Amino acid sequence: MFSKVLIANRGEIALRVIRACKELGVGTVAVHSTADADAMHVRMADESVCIGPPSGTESYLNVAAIIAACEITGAEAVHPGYGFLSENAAFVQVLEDHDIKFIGPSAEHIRMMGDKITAKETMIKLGVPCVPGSDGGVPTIEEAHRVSDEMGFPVIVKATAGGGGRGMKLALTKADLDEAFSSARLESKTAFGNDEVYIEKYLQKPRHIEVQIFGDGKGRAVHLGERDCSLQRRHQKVFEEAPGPSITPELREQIGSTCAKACADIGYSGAGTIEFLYEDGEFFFIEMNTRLQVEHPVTETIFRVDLVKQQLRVAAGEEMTFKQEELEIKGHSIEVRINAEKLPNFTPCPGKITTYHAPGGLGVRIDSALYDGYSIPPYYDSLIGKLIVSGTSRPAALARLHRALGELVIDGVETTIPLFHALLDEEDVQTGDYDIHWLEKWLDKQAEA
Ligand code: MV4
Repeated sequence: MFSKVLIANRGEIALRVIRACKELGVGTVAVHSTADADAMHVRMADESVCIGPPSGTESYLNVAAIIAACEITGAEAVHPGYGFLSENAAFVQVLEDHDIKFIGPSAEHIRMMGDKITAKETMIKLGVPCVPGSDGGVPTIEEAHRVSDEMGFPVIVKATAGGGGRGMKLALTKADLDEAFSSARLESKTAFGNDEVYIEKYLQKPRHIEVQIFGDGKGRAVHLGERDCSLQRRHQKVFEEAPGPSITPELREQIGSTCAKACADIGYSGAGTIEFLYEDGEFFFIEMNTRLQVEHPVTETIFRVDLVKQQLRVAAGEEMTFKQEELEIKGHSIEVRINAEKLPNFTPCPGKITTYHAPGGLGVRIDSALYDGYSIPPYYDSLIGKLIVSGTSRPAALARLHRALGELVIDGVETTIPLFHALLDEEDVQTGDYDIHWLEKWLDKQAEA
């Protein structure tokens, strides 16, 4: 195992990684911007290094400063958390050049999945079911019409360099295609410096189901079931659960083993998530994320595994300590994301926390870097905590969520907590009957009322 790991992140995910390191007896180095000198991850790590001014670009994304921090402290490996440098293949390459281990997949796999056309071509070859669409990139509007006419409308034009909803344009009818195609290309060129796009059949009311996989980098891989993350607003997840309310054990085994085999076949190393749209009992691959995700705790809860410890083991050249046949789901878990945002418009609301009281008791987990008197800086993501609950069944988990939300106090800033109280009153949430559009439609209805 490593003797010292640097965590190239902040907030709750930095704490999450520090906790796993501590339990493994691994020393920890926090890095921080000048705005984060008082942050919890700095306090909790064994050592810390200031790597730049408040702006993320000049601090948590500053590769030279992070490499220097490794060299100053003697850290042998870097855990990137999520966001920031977590899916940056060039960063992985620079670490390698400096003989520092990256706790995550290879630069090659990050690059492969970062290009959405290559990712899809790879998944098709590996036997993973994909959304029907163009065969690779669509270079001209003539080609776009040919592909779309053959498939039938509606279609969606997506940027190969996009992902997570960026650079996507919907064409409901043939009359919309010229505009969708040219604006997708232009936006993509502007945002990513790459105007290559592809086209897919547009699925009208799918769920977002993602499969957690884990590979040892030597040709073995397992799956840890799925998460349903359909409740999203503007491509930001707000409520996630595992197992998926619509997924039977047979479907789980089928899609899970397909995903595990695909990851084994490419020699994937560490944690990854394969995202699907799920409609009428069928899975359609859309993207793969080559990082630990925000919502990983719901999977950890139902499988009773520590994914970050396993990441550390595999990156250090050890074996992962689980086998597929030992992985069994127990109960149900739900996560809600607590953002420092003012409803109803989700306006970021940084500021000083005057009171923080975390809920507790059986089946309640809080991943948060908050403390009484902490000032949430305005420069970063508004996620300030995650409340993760579990129960023997979905209704039991929902009841526990209701109970835990009642105990949670965050004063001084506005948060998304009231949203969750309201959602728990909704019959569709209680029964798990929602698709990817449910939340935005519900929010629109609330705004009218
Ligand atoms: C789609 C789709 C419908 N059909 N692709 C949005 C984010 C990116 N990961 C893929 N996205 C979508 N791709 C086809 N062929 C609908 C979405 C989509 C969506 C997907 C998951 C969760 C929320 C969403 C909200 C709007 C659109």
